Parts: sequence; structure tokens; C-alpha cells
Amino acid sequence: ARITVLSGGTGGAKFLQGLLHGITSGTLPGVSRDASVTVIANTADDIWVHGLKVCPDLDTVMYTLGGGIDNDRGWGRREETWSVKAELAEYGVEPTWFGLGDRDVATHLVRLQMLQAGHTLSQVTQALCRRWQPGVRLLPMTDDRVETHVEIADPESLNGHRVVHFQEYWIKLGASVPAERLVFEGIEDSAPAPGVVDAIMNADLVILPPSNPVVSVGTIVGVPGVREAIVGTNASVVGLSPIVGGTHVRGMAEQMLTSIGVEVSAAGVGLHFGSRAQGGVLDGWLVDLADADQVPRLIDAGITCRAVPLMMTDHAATAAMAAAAMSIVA
Ligand code: GDP
Ligand code: FO1
Ligand code: CA
Repeated sequence: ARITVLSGGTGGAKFLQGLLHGITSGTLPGVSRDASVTVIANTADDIWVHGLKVCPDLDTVMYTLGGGIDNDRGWGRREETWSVKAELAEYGVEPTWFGLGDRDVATHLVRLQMLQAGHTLSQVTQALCRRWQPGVRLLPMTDDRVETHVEIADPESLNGHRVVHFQEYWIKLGASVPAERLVFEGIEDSAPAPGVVDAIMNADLVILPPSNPVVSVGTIVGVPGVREAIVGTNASVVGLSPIVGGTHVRGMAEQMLTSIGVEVSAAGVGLHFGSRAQGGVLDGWLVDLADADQVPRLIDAGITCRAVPLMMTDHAATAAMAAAAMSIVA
């Protein structure tokens, strides 16, 4: 079986760990142990910082599946040190709020060197994965520059607003102020990276994991050509709600959904993605047991839906979620 997963960072990476666990343990219905997984990762979180190109979601998936992730933070490298960050702060060089780890710097230097030599982000990612061996084919959603920026209120500025990079909104501001408007800079002019459309069209199954529906999955689907591929593929398309009991499990999905006027609920997100039969991207949608009362709303919209335990507490629990997702679109 060929499985394609559209992923952000921590949520998508955790789901992928469970999916791979399910494949190797042979517990997924109709999925053989030699099933292949292609990950299409969000790159709109990417940021140029201190002259380096940082790709949080690509690196989080790569480090998590490659065994290099720091499990407490959920991002960056384990056994990390912060000397470069401290020295930059001593120079008073901004952004001092960005967590630039010494080990992580090596990844960014390899990426920068290859980009400056004319390689694409896809080629950089392939090269980095030769070291990490994540056990999946990891593709950026696009090789073009796309960045999520957030407009927030700012009483000091002339028009009362200012725009910050998503990373500043999340890391420096802690998503503590309303996101008045989201700007996905460059997305209209971006093209799917090599292999992305093919990975969707030739999949047996496409999964939208519990990732941020707006700034992780939404941005991947927003790359021109990707939505059309999802609508057109012969694969079944199934998603898992990142909203449980009316809010996100962690992160800032609630703020992001609110800023685009989508109801912060398991059904709200599923209906936002929409039924493939009606021009949306979903055949099936899993919600947590806590949101079982919302199942009829999805079914009425033409989306197969079931309520199952949806907390990724360990690899076996996550594998069971993957199995449930497969069973509702089998
Ligand atoms: P990020 O790029 O690091 O923000 O990670 P993702 O976008 O891939 O995933 C973040 C989303 O995963 C958040 O909206 C969380 O609500 C969701 N999430 C995290 N853990 C769980 C979990 O155990 N179960 C479910 N259903 N969602 C989760
Ligand atoms: N997340 C933080 O909360 N604080 C940080 O200082 C931070 C630094 C960082 C550096 C490299 C990287 O790959 C990820 C990093 N993240 C950090 C996570 C990043 O903000 C992700 O985009 C979030 O998970 C939200 O998507
Ligand atoms: Ca992210």
C-alpha cells in the first residue's frame, strides 16, 4: 500500500510514529508490512533567521522519525546546547526570542550551503534524510518561498495593526493576542514540489493527520495544484481531528481557526475541509469520543465519520487511530 500523509510538525510527526508502528507490527487493516509512506510537509512555518533558513515542520518530522528530536520540547535536537544563541544575544542581535540550538545550526548550515549552491529545498531535504533515515519519503509541499504571517493589533502603528512572521506570533507572543488576519505570503505563486502531486494521485490512501488545520494542513492544500490532486485522486482521503473537546490539544489551532472564522470544534474543522463529493477534500473524518455528538453533522455533509479515542498517548494508541481511519474509508 502507498500511504501519503500531509503533515505539520509535532502533531503530524507523532501521528507518523504511530502509523509506522502500526505498519511494522502488521496491525493496520489491509496494510502490509512493506507499505510505503510519503510525507508532504508544510513549509509555510519556514523562517530566515540569523541568515539561516529554518524549516520547523520538515526538521521536526525528520528529527522525530530519525530519532534526533528532543521529546520534551517536541522540536529541535535532543542533548542540545545553546552557545550560538547566547553569543548572538551578547551581540544584541535579534531575534533573541528564537530558539536556535547548536546542533540544529548544523542542519541549517547544510541547508544554506546547498541552497546557495543552487539546490532545491527538495534536494536539501533528501540529502539531510540520508543521515536521519526517517523511514518515509519526506517532501516539502513546495520548493518555492511561502511564509505564514499574522496581522495583530498594534496601538503604536499608524493603522493600528502590524504584521509579524508566524514564528514571532507563536514563539515571542505565545499566540497570546488575536490573529486578526493570516497572510500566506507567496502561496499563490508557489508550485507543488517534485513528487507531491504524484504522491497524492498514485496513493492508495491520503491521510490528513491531527496537524494544525490552518497553518499546517491548510497551507499544504493551499499550494496551487494540491487541492485539485486531492479532489481527483483515486485514493481514499481521511482526516483525524486535531480539535478534541472544543479546543486544540496544544499549540494555537484555536486562534488560527478563529482568525479564519471557522468553528473551533471537531465538526467545524471537518466541515471546513469539506466532503470530496462536494468539492472538499475529505471522504472520512475521525473525531474523539468526547465529540461523538458531532458525528451526525459530518455524515449529513457526506463525510463518513466515527468517534474513536483520538489522543496520541503512545505509539499503539496512535496506530489504533490510523487503523480506525483506514477502516472508515476501506
Ligand atoms: P506543529 O507544526 O508543531 O504545530 O504541529 P502540527 O501542526 O503537526 O500539529 C499541531 C496540532 O496537533 C494541534 O492543533 C494539536 O491540537 C494537535 N494534536 C497534538 N496532539 C494531539 C493528539 O494527541 N490528538 C489529537 N487529536 N490532536 C493532537
Ligand atoms: N518553538 C518554540 O515554542 N520556541 C522556540 O524557540 C522554537 C524554536 C525552533 C527552532 C527550530 C525549529 O525547527 C522549531 C522551533 N520551534 C520553536 C517550533 C516551531 O515554532 C514550530 O513551528 C511550532 O511547532 C509551531 O508550528
Ligand atoms: Ca508547524
